[in-house]
Amino acid sequence: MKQKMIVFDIGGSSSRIALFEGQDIVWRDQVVTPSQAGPEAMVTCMLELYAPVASQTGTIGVAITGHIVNGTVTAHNSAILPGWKQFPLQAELSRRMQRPVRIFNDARAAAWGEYVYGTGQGCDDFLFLTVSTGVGAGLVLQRRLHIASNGFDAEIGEMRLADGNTLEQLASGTALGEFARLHGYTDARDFCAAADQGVAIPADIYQQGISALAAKLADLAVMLGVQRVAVGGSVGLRPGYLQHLRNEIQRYPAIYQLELLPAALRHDAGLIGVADLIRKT
Ligand code: BMX
Repeated sequence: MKQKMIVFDIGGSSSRIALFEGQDIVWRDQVVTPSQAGPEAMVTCMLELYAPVASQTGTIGVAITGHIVNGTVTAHNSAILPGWKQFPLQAELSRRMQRPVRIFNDARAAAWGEYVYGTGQGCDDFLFLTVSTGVGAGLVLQRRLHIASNGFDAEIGEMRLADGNTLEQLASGTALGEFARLHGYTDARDFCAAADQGVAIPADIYQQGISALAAKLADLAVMLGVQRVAVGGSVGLRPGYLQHLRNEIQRYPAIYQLELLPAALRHDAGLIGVADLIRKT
């Protein structure tokens, strides 16, 4: 009989749930993340998503945006998840759902999904990068998902730029959305579209984010031996984004080059990664 599992993927913008039977997703649902409403509202939202499958057996797995240590969640970026400071999500869900719950960072889970079933297949040292509400990543080093005991296992968005800001403050969808509104655009989407057509202000900031990201990826190529990067997330998967990033990387000498490819599993990478991590560990 196929093993059942219920998996959540809670990102800064969308929250997904899936019921797995073996490797197959047999049911799924999705809502907008109540990101601004605090941890209690998130738990309520997760319980509502879970209600239709509550009678199913199996472990519960969660991928969530944020810094994960011992089942607690802290937002580095409190603009994405205000009010999250060492919130004991694992214990809280386990108590409310009456069964074991395992929690992973969303980008780390997606990295594992992409490594096993997607763009990372066959590559020993691999990075998954998401440019979305935040900028996150997951690292597979020598065929293992890198998980550090302090939770800093690939927080690429927190890496510092020369001006003292973080990469995420410049390159994330949230940052682009803020610039967009300052310059009379509705959101990051139409801002980026204007940048692609060469409109001066959006093009400048959009391009600065991409070059900062390329510089960090080049460093990871020489520092950790990362050979391939799968790029995902709502900004990262925009048409043209990957090519801009490739153009930036190509400015560096040969030792900094890495292969940049689109994430194959798109928005399911986190769900699939969590299911596989629970099956194997
Ligand atoms: C942020 C950080 C990461 C996360 C990344 C992508 C928070 C709340 N999250 O850098 O832990 O992996 O965003 O998250 O500080 P997403 O919401 O864009 O999927």
